[in-house]
Amino acid sequence: MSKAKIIGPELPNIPWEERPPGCNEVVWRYSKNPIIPRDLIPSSNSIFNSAVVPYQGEFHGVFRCDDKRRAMQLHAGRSKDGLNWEINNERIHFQPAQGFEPLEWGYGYDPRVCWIEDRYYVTWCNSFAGWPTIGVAYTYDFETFYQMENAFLPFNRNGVLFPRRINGNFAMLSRPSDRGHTPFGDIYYSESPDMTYWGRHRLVMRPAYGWQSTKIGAGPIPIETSEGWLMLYHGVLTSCNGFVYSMGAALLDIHQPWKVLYRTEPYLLHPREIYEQVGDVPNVVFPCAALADAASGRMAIYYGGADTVTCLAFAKADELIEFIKENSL
Ligand code: BMA
Repeated sequence: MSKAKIIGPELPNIPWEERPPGCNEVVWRYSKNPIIPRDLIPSSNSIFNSAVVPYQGEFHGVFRCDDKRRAMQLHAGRSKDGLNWEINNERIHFQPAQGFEPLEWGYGYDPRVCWIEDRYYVTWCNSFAGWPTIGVAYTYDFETFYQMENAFLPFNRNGVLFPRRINGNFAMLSRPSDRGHTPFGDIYYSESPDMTYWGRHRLVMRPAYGWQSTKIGAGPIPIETSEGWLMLYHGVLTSCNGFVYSMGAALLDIHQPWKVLYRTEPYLLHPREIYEQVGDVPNVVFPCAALADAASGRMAIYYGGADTVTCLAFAKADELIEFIKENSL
């Protein structure tokens, strides 16, 4: 059997640390986690569930920084190595994209960033008259951000774009929700010819049992591979102490991504370290971004720990894909 391969650009400077001796996990944590402390910038209460992309030989990102009022804000940041970050103390102030009306700013959280064709698109959970739905914007330089229309009606969260058109259309995963701490949640797929009008909705997958029994939501931008779209996702279990957020992975059909080929029965990452178990919201690992190097198959996964700090984990795409196939529901 030939090894599964990432289809995409090479990223020789991807942050990387080898699997520690004695560790037999398919995804392993960075030894210096968390990489971003809660108070990296003066205004922040916490910095977590954030999105990172390669940018001109370095890295840029959009960060969820809850401020000291506990208002959820989005901030731009940059890094030479993907490990040490500078984040603006001032939040992003979105400008209306040309031909679009200005939208009122209420809050923004759980951003994703996706390079498609000629620009970086940002999707996030945006306040629409006070209720959550998927906001959409784009930037060329991480300095000016142009906001478009919200993709969906409330209530929706975890809007995650595919990095290229599918069947000629832009494509997005999302998770319809309610106005609170939603006790349900399936992943859906939608298409748009223009990033404004979304339709052709399809169900992708529903919760299962155990760590993913309450709700599931897409995490990082799906990674194209020789075996299908590699989608990392979060799954939630309801314990006697509340929600527990873990990470799993699925392989989706390359032409019809609403068709699930494989999906992990065991979790890949689960709140186990103190920075994942203790924080503003205990027991949360929440991935929002993954870097991938097509040449080496290395992957670097950025995730929030306990809704407080930003952490990093690593995997090798061929091993991860083999694991998903051999441990599928
Ligand atoms: C979700 C979002 C995430 C958060 C999670 C756990 O509803 O708010 O940002 O990580 O809950 O609190």
